[in-house]
Amino acid sequence: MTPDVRDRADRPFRADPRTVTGGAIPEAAWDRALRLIGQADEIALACHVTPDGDALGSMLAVGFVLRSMGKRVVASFGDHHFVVPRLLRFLPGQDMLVPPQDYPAAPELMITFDVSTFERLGLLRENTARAREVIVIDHHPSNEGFGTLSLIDSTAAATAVLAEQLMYRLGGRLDRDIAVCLYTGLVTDTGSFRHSSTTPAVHQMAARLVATGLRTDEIARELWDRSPFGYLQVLAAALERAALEDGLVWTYVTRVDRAAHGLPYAELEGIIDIVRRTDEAEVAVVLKEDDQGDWQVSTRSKGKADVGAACAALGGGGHHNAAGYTSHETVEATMDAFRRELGKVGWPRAG
Ligand SMILES: [Mn+2]
Repeated sequence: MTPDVRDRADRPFRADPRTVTGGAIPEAAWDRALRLIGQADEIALACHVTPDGDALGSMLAVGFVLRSMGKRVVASFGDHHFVVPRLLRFLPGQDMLVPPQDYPAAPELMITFDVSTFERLGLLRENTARAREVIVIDHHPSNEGFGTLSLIDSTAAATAVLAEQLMYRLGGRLDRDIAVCLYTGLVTDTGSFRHSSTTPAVHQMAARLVATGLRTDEIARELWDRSPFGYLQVLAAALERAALEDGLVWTYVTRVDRAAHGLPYAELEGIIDIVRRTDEAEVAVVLKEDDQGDWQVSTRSKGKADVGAACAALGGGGHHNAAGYTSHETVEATMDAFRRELGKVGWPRAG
């Protein structure tokens, strides 16, 4: 069946959602979501702590649609230091954001985006626990479904894919602001359409979004092609202490490294993408010390090792090839624990 794809943003946009993903979410679940949204006057949106492009982009995109339906919308994420990462400040719709302290204490209806575990709600955990209804929209296979309604599809390349599906079902119109938000989610979670999650349906979705006239070159520059000079110096320190052992490459970045160059924590996100280039390594790990002194552990696999399972066992989550968790241990103890969990999921092979 050919999707009803329009190429103009000024016309009502419709497509057959069944062409977008494998349809792992039952129609009855979508119907229930539409009912809950229809009944609510105020809808509280949340994405995971230290939001990435998919989390924030999906949340703001749906926020635009709900607003156009006349809903009151508040959106947030539960970080102690409530700041939108510099890379994502170009996203439209940030006037919807409120700090966690101003978030409704017991929302009538809450929707979470790209939040794989209850823990990843951070400071919004209490609000979520007190919410009357919680719709969980996510694509992490490890998602435990902590809400009252799950819209979880691990075959979706990004939560943005599911956000677009929700938009169709709500009868929303795709405009450029929504497209910028959804495209940011899609392009970041597929690694610029390089990951194996990049199906024909992903490119078809990208085509719909780009057709609204968004500037893919400007979005790419915002996301990947700029950083303060201090980033180069912190990167140099991280690369200098990188270690390669048994197919695993790893390094770490301390608060002291960052303070020396005035670099905020959020600027460290790209380091893993440089470390994981290592030909000799199957698995890459970067430990990033946050402002609270905890280690945020980013891990990547080239396919043979399931870092998602290893990170889930350590209280985090993610995907087979990209995952993370928080460690309160030292660097050495953190790496020991990670190696041990990786061994339990069968990597490296014995011998
Ligand atoms: Mn995602």
